[in-house]
Amino acid sequence: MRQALIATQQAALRDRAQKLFPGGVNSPVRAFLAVGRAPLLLGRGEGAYVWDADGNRYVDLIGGWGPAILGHAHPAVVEAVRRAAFDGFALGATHPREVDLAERIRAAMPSLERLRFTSSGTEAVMAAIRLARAATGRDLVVKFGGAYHGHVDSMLVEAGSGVATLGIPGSAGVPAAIAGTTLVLPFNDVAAVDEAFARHGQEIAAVITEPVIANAGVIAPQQHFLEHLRKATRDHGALLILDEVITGFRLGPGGAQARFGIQPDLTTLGKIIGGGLPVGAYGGRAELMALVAPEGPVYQAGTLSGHPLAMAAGAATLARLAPGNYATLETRVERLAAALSAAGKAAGRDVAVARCGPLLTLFFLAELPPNGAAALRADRDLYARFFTAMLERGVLLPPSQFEAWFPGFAHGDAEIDAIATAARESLAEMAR
Ligand code: KE4
Repeated sequence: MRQALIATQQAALRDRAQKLFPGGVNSPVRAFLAVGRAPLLLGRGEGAYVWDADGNRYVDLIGGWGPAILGHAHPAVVEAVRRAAFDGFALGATHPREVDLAERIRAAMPSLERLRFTSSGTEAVMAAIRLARAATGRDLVVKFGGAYHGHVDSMLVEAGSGVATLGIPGSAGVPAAIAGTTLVLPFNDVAAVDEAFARHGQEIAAVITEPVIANAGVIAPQQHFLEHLRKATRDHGALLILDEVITGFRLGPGGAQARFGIQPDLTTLGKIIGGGLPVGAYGGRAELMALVAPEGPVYQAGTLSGHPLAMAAGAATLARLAPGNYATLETRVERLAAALSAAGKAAGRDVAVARCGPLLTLFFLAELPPNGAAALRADRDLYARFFTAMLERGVLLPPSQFEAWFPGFAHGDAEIDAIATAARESLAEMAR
């Protein structure tokens, strides 16, 4: 058994981190503020498991916030990165591995006729929005409450994920003029979409959405909602941007756009395509991407864009995303969702288990929320108690009610059963 990478006591490490980083973390959701406890420091992951710096093992449902669909430290991905490392890191010119990964992505998601790699999903979203504004000559962008699109200034308005977790309306430091270019609508609300286009149709550059919101907890699109977005944008000369940073290669090999049969103008990607190394990508119709420098006037750049080790990890990951794996995972997650609902009922607790493909969230709500505002009404205190009860039983949930759970291919029947048992015991304990 390999020793945990960090042998030092977790508490001492946490104190050092607290002195170094705001909130002791390099990304807010990791601070565990929403679940009212000191954050774990995780020093090792393997398959469906992670170990904290004290050596405690957990069945992991954070999954690196999405990249670890194969499980942590998959041997083939580790070997691909090891081999790539011997060829050097940032060489400063296009690397053959960039070409290889881009062709794999385009083969799986053909709407990305051409694409550009970045080092994060935020950069991909920032570039896609800039491109949409340049292509249409318009400024306004529509997003949906509770959806999170990275920490892009104009997207930090009623955002999900860490913004919702911290209960803040947006972010300090975003000028009103910038926030004013964002229209926020309720997800799944066709009438609101139609009204926005009726009033601002000629000013709207794009609608950006997570096709399945995962950053408010999981909120699936209601029937025909995505099709309506596609029609409304097309009718008014606006672009449809699907932010598939989470859903890309998570909901299946072709992402949400294949599952729901939607052809976006632009797509943003991240997470899985880098196999857990820093990555983002945006792409879409060739004539749109031709506007991106150096071919066109829309500037976007990045020292480490298309980093060869991230390309290697991404290619090794995508090569193992066989349709059969998704079917098995989805069957297991369906079973888990049913067990969670049953556990809530047995404990006499209102829980609503949202699921779309392998993404799921247990909401402390009486019914499934159709949009971000409804999700925000979930009982955060109950979630915090549930989180702790599950942690004590060796299951690590995302430390926020407003995140998705990320089971992956390494979560076998034994892990699913362990999560279901822990949930049943935790909810029963909370009912006493
Ligand atoms: P990054 O810049 O964090 O690579 O990607 C931003 C982003 C864009 N779009 C969607 C749909 C996303 O979910 C994200 C980032 N997701 C969060 C998890 N909910 C990242 C976790 C974190 O912020 O630490």
